[in-house]
Formats: sequence, C-alpha cells, structure tokens
Amino acid sequence: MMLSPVVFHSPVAIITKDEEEKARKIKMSEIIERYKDKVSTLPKQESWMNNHVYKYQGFWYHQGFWYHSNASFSVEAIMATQDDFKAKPTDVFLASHPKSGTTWLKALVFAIMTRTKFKSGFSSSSTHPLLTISPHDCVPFIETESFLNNPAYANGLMATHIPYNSLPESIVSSNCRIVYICRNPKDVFVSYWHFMNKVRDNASASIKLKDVFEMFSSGISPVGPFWDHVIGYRKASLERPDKVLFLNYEELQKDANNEVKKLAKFVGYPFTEEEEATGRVEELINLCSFEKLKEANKANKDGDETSNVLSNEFFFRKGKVGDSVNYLTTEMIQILDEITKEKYDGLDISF
Ligand code: PAP
Repeated sequence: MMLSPVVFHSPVAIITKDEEEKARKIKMSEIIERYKDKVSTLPKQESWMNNHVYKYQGFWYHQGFWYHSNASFSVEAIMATQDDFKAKPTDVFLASHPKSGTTWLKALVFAIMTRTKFKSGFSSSSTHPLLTISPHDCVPFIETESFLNNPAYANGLMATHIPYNSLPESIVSSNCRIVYICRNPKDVFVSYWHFMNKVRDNASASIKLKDVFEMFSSGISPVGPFWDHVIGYRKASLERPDKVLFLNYEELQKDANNEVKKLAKFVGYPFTEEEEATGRVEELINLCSFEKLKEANKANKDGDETSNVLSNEFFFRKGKVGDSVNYLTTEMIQILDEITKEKYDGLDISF
C-alpha cells in the first residue's frame, strides 16, 4: 500500500523537500529532452486551456511542463511510461478516460483488496486510509511524475488514463487484470469542463463550454477522442473477458452491490458468504460513497499525487448521473448522442 510520504517539520526535512523538488524537475526535464525530437514530428492542435495538444498513436496529449512545470499525463510521460514501465503478471490496473469515475473505482478496488488490513474495518474509528486521504494517494497513476520519479511505488494496484493500444507492452503481454470504467459522454464532457475551469491558471479567463464543445465532439481533448478510448477497452474486454472487466458509472450507481461483488471476484478478492451476510459489501460501498469521500477530501488538504497544483476536493463535484442536461443545449445533446450511437454501434455499450 502506498501512503503519502510523512513530512517532518524540521530544518533537515525542509532541505530534503527542496532537494526532492529539484530532483523531480531535473528528472522530468531529462524525460522531456529525451523525447523532444519525437514530439516535434507529431501533429499539433490548439486545445482547451490555451495550450496545444499533440497526436500520438491516435490520441491527443498536452506537452510536459506547459502547466506549472508539471509533466504528469503529458505526451512525454506516456512515451517514458511505455519505454520504462514493467508490469508484473499479478498487477491490477484501473483504466479510464478522465472524469468517468476513476476516483470512485480507485476507492472501491483499494477498499476491496485491503479490507482485512485495517483495524475496526470501515467504521469511523477505523484507521482506514480512505477516511483521511485521497483515493489518488492510495492508487497511483503510472504516467505521473510521482511514478516516473519513483517506480518503486508499484504496489500491485495502479491506475492509468492511457488508451488500451498505447499501454506499456508488458501490461498486456504479462496478462495483468485490467478494470475499465466508462461513463455517459455528456456527463464526462460536463465534468471535464468543470474540472478544467477549477485547475486553470488563475490568470486565464474561464473556459466557455460552447468553445470546448466543438473540440471535444470532434475528438480533440486531452486523452481524446473520448469515444475511441472507450472502444479500445471495450473491444479488449470482449476479446479477453477474463483479463479486462468493463464497468460503467451508471450501473455502479444503479446496482452498486452487484457491481462491487463482480469487481471483488474479478480482482481475486471475492466476498465470502459470511461477509455478504453480515453487510460487509454495503459497508464498503458506504465507505466509498461520494458523500464520505467528499467529506474526507475537504478543502485545504494537500494536492494529490497526480499533480503539484491539484486540490483533492476537485475530484468531488456532484457525483450524479445525467447532470449534463443542466448545461448542454438540445442541439449539443443531439450531436453527442448521434456520435455515440454511430461510434458504439455493435459494441453493446449502454448507460
Ligand atoms: P479523474 O479521471 O480526473 O480522476 P474521475 O474521478 O474519473 O476524475 O471523475 C470525477 C467525477 O466522478 C466527478 O463527477 P461530476 O463532475 O459529474 O460530479 C465526481 O464528482 C465523480 N465522483 C467522484 N467520486 C465519486 C463517488 N464516490 N461516487 C460517485 N461519483 C464520484
């Protein structure tokens, strides 16, 4: 299990933190330099936050260091992860397009796999990490600075936004289990737009929904095209159902009990009859509920490991199905519905 590093308030620790920060920047600069020539040949487009995105293996990514000197999720970070990351056959990966339920899935699978480890289980007097720290600190993304700086973070349970066809080769060849969560594109888009507005540089004007709608629907968004991301994992789940489990956010909301039992079985930690009879599944669902996690990740907590600029609370907005109708015009809904219908044809993806 990976927890946030403990920070001691002594002069020695302050120097160490500075040095760590320096080392992080040097390592990331080296990675960016390593892929400079490769990135310079990629197709480039304007994107959501007054920046550019680069098309690599069919998907769009921002460039390293364009925002607050952070390289997490950048095209260079993807390339470095592909070159350097080595999966073990026993590893479990949680995959998703951003804003599809990643945080929730991280909490659920982390709670499932560690459920015998913490005193007094999931009660409020428990020492369970999810009661105090972010699911993102419990389950690291492999294409982030924290991970690239310290691959020893690998602890058997990791997450990624990397599309299926761009995953590091060893994840597929070593037969790791992958759980993918998808979500209704309209809610993903609205959630993404809200998130971008929260993380944007204070100096820049807020991002208008109508301005980014066209980019998202034409596939130009970070880690987009959204639909192709889902299709890659959906096809993999049809071809390798014992290795790739395909879940959806809406079904988790509708029938959490059934979905969580399915999830526990798939990752190799099935609930026993006794656990089911004594309400353990419901307790776990409650621990990972939107309300509980939001409370545990209230303002003023340090940013999560995905970035040095994100606050944990940014990952908890409404947590509802269908909230997008409050933001999208009828025409926008029609456009997204048509694209979805055409793209998902024959793939049995429902919401
Ligand atoms: P990420 O990919 O950047 O990590 P991700 O967790 O996939 O983000 O998406 C965040 C969405 O999940 C938010 O949706 P909203 O904007 O429509 O509200 C967030 O509120 C929602 N979310 C986070 N935790 C939960 C939870 N425990 N249950 C349900 N929804 C959740």
